[in-house]
Amino acid sequence: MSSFDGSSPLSAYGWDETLNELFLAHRAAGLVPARVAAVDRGLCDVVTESGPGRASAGPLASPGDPAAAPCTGDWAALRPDGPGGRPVLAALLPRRTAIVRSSAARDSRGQVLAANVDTVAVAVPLVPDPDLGRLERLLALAWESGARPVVVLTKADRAASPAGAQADVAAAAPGVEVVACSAATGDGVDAVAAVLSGTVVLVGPSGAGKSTLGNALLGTGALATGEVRASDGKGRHTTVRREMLPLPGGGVLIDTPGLRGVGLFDAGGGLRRAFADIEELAAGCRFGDCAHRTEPGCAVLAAVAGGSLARRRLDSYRKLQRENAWIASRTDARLRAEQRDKWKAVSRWQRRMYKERGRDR
Ligand SMILES: Nc1nc2c(ncn2[C@@H]2O[C@H](COP(=O)(O)OP(=O)(O)O)[C@@H](O)[C@H]2O)c(=O)[nH]1
Ligand SMILES: [Mg+2]
Ligand SMILES: [Zn+2]
Repeated sequence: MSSFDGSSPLSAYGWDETLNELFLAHRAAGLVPARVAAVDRGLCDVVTESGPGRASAGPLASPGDPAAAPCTGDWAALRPDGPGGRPVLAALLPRRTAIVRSSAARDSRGQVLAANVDTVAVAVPLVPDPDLGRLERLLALAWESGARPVVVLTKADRAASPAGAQADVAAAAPGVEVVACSAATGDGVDAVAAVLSGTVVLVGPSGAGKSTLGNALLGTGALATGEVRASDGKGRHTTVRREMLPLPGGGVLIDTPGLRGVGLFDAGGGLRRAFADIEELAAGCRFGDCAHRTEPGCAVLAAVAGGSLARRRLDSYRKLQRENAWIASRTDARLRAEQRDKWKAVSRWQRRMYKERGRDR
């Protein structure tokens, strides 16, 4: 099959003409297309034209840069009969978008949460009160990925004043659609479905109601949900793996485990999008390099004083910018250290070489 006819079983997972074109050479080499649903210690859950299956990530599992390892949402070229007759990933197709977070301490590299996502749905529970700082962080991450963020307010049935909370959230999410729903009563679920398109990933803290909403959108009970501990309002980690399922109205849903403490990674552009209102105000400051602290003619401080910009939001922008800059400096430090190690190895080798030459003479 060399021409795209849209009848591939993978169409429900987002397979399209562009991917088909990209795949022609792989196809000629006897490889088949697969979408990666989940990766766990070098083994992947994949979906292929002949249905779901398992495949080894093979050598792709440990590239030099962990961000290049296969992840949920990746399109891959699969060799159906790899070593031992088992399917193995042979290559990844270029990613259209990638949600990248900073990885665990010490390792200053990015880690990809999901690839080829079109819509990032940030789940914000209305009970307890929305955490605006966390929302802003996730929106920066989402904008940086290249996908379109939307905000889904969950548990509307339990909110005392959903309208007030929705206004606060909207002010923290300029240019982003905000939809409230209750997966418990079904209210607003259709409105949520209407703002989602393509490959959708649900992100947000554990216990936010992501999997419950996912089931309402899917019309199934396919995703595991958990009870929230009464004591602290936190959910148990019930979603152990990322799950990827086609939505009835088109598109694909990826459910994620709760993201706690997700760090920004090289997200300067995403931050500027997430704080577009402040960036716009800043264009009106008297000085081009205004830091919005004590400068005269500062339009940002004027907006804070006038009540049209929340002080909290300016502080939050600063905090996230600092964090992003710190991660960047750490990354540069790692690159410098790597270069230094390489240089050391080179000069060790040179010293040895000169010594040996000296002996030869
Ligand atoms: N009242 C109410 N509870 C909900 C709603 N959605 C989810 N929950 C409850 O919140 C808890 C966590 O839900 P879950 O979907 O597992 O959250 P996740 O960790 O974000 O996937 C479960 O006990 C759900 O029953 C809702 O719309 N209203
Ligand atoms: Mg869940
Ligand atoms: Zn200013």
